[in-house]
Amino acid sequence: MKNLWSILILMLPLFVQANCIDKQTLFEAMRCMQAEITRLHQENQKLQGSLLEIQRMQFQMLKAENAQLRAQLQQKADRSYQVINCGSCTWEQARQDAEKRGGYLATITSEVEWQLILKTANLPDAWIWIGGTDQQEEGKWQWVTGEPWGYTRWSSGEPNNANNEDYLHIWPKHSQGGHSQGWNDWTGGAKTQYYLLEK
Ligand SMILES: [Ca+2]
Ligand SMILES: [Ca+2]
Repeated sequence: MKNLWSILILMLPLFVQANCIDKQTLFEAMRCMQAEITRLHQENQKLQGSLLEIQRMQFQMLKAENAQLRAQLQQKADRSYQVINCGSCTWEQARQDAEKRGGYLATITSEVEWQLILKTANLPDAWIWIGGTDQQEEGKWQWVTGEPWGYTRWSSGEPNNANNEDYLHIWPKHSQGGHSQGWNDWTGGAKTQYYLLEK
């Protein structure tokens, strides 16, 4: 009997939680508890169902995103990058020369592509034109191909539009003229020996 009371005292918080404390008899209170357990069990099943549905949707979204990234990567993997020695050319001259060669000034639209170029394009330690410009509208950068402008890898303090700089080139090495590795805006009249061709 003493044990039964001990158990009931221990269960008291549960009865209170389940709003079963006001029942007249212990039997009613226990039935109330059982009903509450059943209700909670059903609610848990519903919640688990919702959680599964959310996880299923997340899985589908990730799968779609993954497929899209794979397609982009494959598209990029199918292209080639080549450093062209133009002697001395402005960005516009480089753009036209790239077109004559059946390609275009390289566009870099992801970290994967940037790393791919750094590792495989055999870039010289130089100022190298690539296919970005904000010539049409200051500060609104665009790729020559019309690809969406999103990913950037600006060198420290760039773009600074110093002397109205509207054309994009890269510094592939950390040491280049004391500039950090990355991208820089440069003027339309500036000339350099190299550009990066993509096709
Ligand atoms: Ca500019
Ligand atoms: Ca600049």
